[in-house]
Formats: sequence, structure tokens, C-alpha cells
Amino acid sequence: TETIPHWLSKQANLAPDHPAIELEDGTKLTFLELQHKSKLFAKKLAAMEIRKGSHVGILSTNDVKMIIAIHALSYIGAVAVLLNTRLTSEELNYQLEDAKVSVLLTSDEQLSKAEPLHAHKKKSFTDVENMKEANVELVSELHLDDTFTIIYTSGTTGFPKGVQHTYGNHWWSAIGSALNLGLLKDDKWLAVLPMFHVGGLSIYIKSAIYGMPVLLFEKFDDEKVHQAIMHRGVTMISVVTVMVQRLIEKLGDKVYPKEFRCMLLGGGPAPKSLLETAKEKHIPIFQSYGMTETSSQIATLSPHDALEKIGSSGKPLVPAQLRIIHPDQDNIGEIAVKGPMVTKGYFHNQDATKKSFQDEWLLTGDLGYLDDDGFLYVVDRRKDLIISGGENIYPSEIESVLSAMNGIKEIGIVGKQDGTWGQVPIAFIVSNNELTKEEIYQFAEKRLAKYKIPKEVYFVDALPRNASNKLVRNKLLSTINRRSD
Ligand code: S0N
Ligand code: AMP
Ligand code: MG
Ligand code: MG
Ligand code: MG
Repeated sequence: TETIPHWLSKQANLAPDHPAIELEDGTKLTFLELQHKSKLFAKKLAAMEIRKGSHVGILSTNDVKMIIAIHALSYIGAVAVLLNTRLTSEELNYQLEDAKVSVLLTSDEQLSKAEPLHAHKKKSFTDVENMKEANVELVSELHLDDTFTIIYTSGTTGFPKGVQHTYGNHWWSAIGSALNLGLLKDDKWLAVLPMFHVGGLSIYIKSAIYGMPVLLFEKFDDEKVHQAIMHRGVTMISVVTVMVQRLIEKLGDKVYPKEFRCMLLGGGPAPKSLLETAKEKHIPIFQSYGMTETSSQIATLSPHDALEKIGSSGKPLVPAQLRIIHPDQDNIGEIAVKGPMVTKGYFHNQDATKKSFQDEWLLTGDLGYLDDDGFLYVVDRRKDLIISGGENIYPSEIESVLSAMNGIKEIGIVGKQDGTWGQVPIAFIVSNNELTKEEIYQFAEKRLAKYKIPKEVYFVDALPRNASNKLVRNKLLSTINRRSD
């Protein structure tokens, strides 16, 4: 298979003294230092029997040690399975088992959360740092076809699927993005998205590939992010819609500095009114379309084009193709994509992989159309998918968990528009006794991440079903609309 020099080693050679990571407190790590720390960490991981091809779980919020751990795994050729810290232990155990994780690494704060989790070995980043390194030879070349990361994405069946990303996927994603957004000598990317999603992760991979500094924040705090954009020489940031809303409030009547040239917006739809407000305030929003399976954005709209094409997600990046399958009379059909940044498939899940691909094309399940100039408009998301603050929720997942509760006879979950989160899940329940909402919340809390817990619960006599007895979700919503009339 094709190889390239290890991307971090490359930058450690080309730009050894250039900052790679800048922390909130101003501390900086150069590319040479980042390489050194990552290699040292790799040798310590090797002392724990982590080898080429080992699957290693990582449970951490954004932390420089998490970046080091991820680079370290690449120096061994091991696979990083990135875990969402908002999930419950039941949800995490499903992913750990499905991904065949042998060792789980956590940030120091998350180690206690790891107690009920299934893995042969569990170590905090600090535990690993305190180990003695093994004398092993590290990787100097990356094989583009090898899997580097696995990130789970929720599935229509209620079971999450592990999206595999090869080095080649990440490489081409970074290259496609740079060819589109451009790359300036003074670029500095502010990283606030969680690193366990591909939108966050891709920033650190771009950093290594481009030789570009990243300003790393542990989490999104609107005041801190606002101050950083105003005063710390930030040129780019990746955000989801709810972050834009909060940042616009912070901005008030001010404008961002000239050097701030890109607010890359992804992970879900954005209301047109928000995009218009952003435009009035001269915020350089690049609306993008992408998903875990495409290793980050695969189509992007520049602010220049946004003047005429507001609401569009732009055109596919240089190494990508996009087409609409089976368009209807309004040209709307399923969005299919192809390119070297698209996953080769779901880990250990031939079925799902087969269903999602037609020849080399990934069927996204999203609906959209291309206008006469070739600009993409996404009109509806994958079947039933609810996106709350950039986190995905499939109704079937909540339904299958909650229907196991005593007293719940039938349940239907649907997304409801929400001013803060975009959409939130709400529940319609047919119960067979005096079940209270409190009891349902308590049951749900143990099993579902907070953002998946229905924000409203309605007890009903029956759920709307079609002739073949299938739940008709969009009729659930009209039940409420009728009620509020
Ligand atoms: C928006 C975020 C930051 C909100 O979290 P915040 O404010 O930190 O909340 P907490 O303080 O942790 O908790 C407060 C209460 O809020 C609840 N809560 C938190 N998040 C959510 C949520 N999403 N939905 C509903 N409720 C939420 C907490 O439970 C807590 O509740 P209480 O008070 O009751 O205890 C945070 O949600 C966040 O970081 N979201 C972003 C997630 C993300 O990264 N999504 C993108 C995933 N997609 C991709 O990565 C592919 C696309 C992509 O690559 C991309 C995406 C974006 C930009 C660029 C790209 C790219 O192409 O590069
Ligand atoms: P995830 O894999 O978690 O990033 O989720 C990706 C999904 O988010 C896509 O399949 C779409 O349903 C949705 N999405 C991403 N970008 C957009 C966009 N520009 N407009 C509407 N929906 C989007
Ligand atoms: Mg997902
Ligand atoms: Mg908060
Ligand atoms: Mg999402």
C-alpha cells in the first residue's frame, strides 16, 4: 500500500520550532516537542502490549494529553476508538465491545467513570506517563490504507456503527479542506469542538499535516471563545449552530478582527435567519456539509458565495464528488458522495456497509438538490435523525431502550424544533399502569446520554400507525400541534 512520511515527524523536521499546540494559559508546544512527547508516550503504550492493529479506546474531553495519545497510537500503528464522554456506561460498553477494544485510556478526570466499563486494561494518561517505556521501533511511515481511528455514529436500527477512518481518509480530508479554505502562514485554528467527533479530531490532524498551530480549549465557553477570537490571533474556528448563536450574542455590535477569516460551520442544519444575521455582522461563516463517514466536511460554501446562495452548503471539495440519486420533480433526491475522504465502511459490520454503499458511492440518507450552478441544498436529514446541538440521536435508539421499561407498552420518539438545540427528542407513550414521568426520567438517565432523554413526555391512548402497523412518526408531532391549538 501507499505510504507517506509520518505527518507529525515531517513537521517536526520542517518546522521544529513552530508552535503546534497553544493552551488556554498561553503555554505552547512546538512541533518538535509534540513529536517527542508523542513518541515517548508511544513507547510507554508499547510497554502495555499495545501493538500495530490494537484497538485502544480513548475517553477524554479536549486535553493536550489526548492529542499526544492519539499521535502516539499512530507511531505504533494502533487504532484509536474515540468515545463520547456524554454517553452512559451502558452506551459506552456497547461501543467498547463492538469495537473490540482491549485497552481503555482516559483523561485523569474520566478514570472514575471508566470503572464500570469493559476493557482488559484501563489507564489514565498520567498512569501511562508514569510507566517505563519499552524499547520498540516506532513507525516512520503511514500506510494510507490502514485504519487510524474509529468513531461511532448512531444508526437507524438503534445500534451505533463504528466508522473507520484510514490515514488516507484523514489525509485527503485535510488536503481537500486546505485547497478550499486556503492555508496562510499565520493561520491559527481555535479548537473547541470535542475531539471525540471527527469535526474536532480533524483540526489536530490538519495541524500536523499543515504545520499549523491549534489553540486548544477544553470546552466551548462563549465568553472565552469570543475573547480568543478578538485578541489571540485566531484565524479559523470550527463550530456547530448553537455555538454560532451564542457567539453572535457575545459579539453584540462589535465586529471580529480582520485576520479572523473562517468560521467553519458543520454538523447539522442552520436556520436561514441565523445565517442572515451572521452575514450582517460580517462573520465569515463557511456553511459545510459533512458527516462522520466523510471524515469532516465534504462540501463547503464560502462567505463570498453566501451572498447569493444563503442556505446552501456549497460545492463538493476538490477530491470529492457529490450527486443526487433518483431526483423527484423538484430535483430533490438522496445525496450520494464519493472520494478518498469517505470511509471504507463500518467496523465489523458488513451488512451496514453493504447497505450504505452503491459501487463506490456512499448513500448518505440525506435529501437535497443541486441548483443550476451546482450548489448543494440539504433539505432533509437521514431518516428520522434528530440533531441536538450537533449530537445525533436516532428515535429508534431511545425507543428500544425505553420500551424495555416495565409499564411502557408502546413508545414513539420524534424530534421537536427547539430554539436552543435546533431539535430535541420528545416521547409519546402508551402505558399500561400508573407510570409517572419521573419514573421514566429515572429509568432513562441510567441508560441514555442526557441529550437523548426526551424533553417532553406525552401519555396517549394509541400511537399513529399505518396499514402495516408501522409507527408514523410525523403524525406524532401533529398530535401535539392539535393539542396546542
Ligand atoms: C454545543 C455544546 C458545546 C453544548 O455543550 P455545553 O454548553 O458545554 O454544555 P455542558 O456545560 O456540558 O452541559 C450543560 C447542559 O446542556 C446539556 N447539553 C450539552 N450538550 C447538549 C446537546 N448537544 N444537546 C442537548 N443538551 C446538551 C447537558 O446535558 C447539560 O444538561 P443539564 O444542565 O441538564 O445537566 C456541546 O453540545 C457540543 O460540543 N456540541 C458539538 C458536538 C459536535 O462536535 N458535533 C459535530 C459532529 N459532527 C462531525 O464531527 C462531522 C461534521 C464535521 O466534521 C464538522 C462539524 C462542525 C464543524 C466543522 C466540521 C468539519 O467539517 O470540520
Ligand atoms: P454526523 O455524522 O454526526 O456528523 O452527522 C452528519 C449528519 O448531519 C448528516 O448526515 C446530515 O444529516 C447532518 N448535516 C450535516 N451537515 C448538514 C447541513 N449543512 N445541512 C443539513 N444537515 C446537515
Ligand atoms: Mg454521528
Ligand atoms: Mg456550559
Ligand atoms: Mg452530528
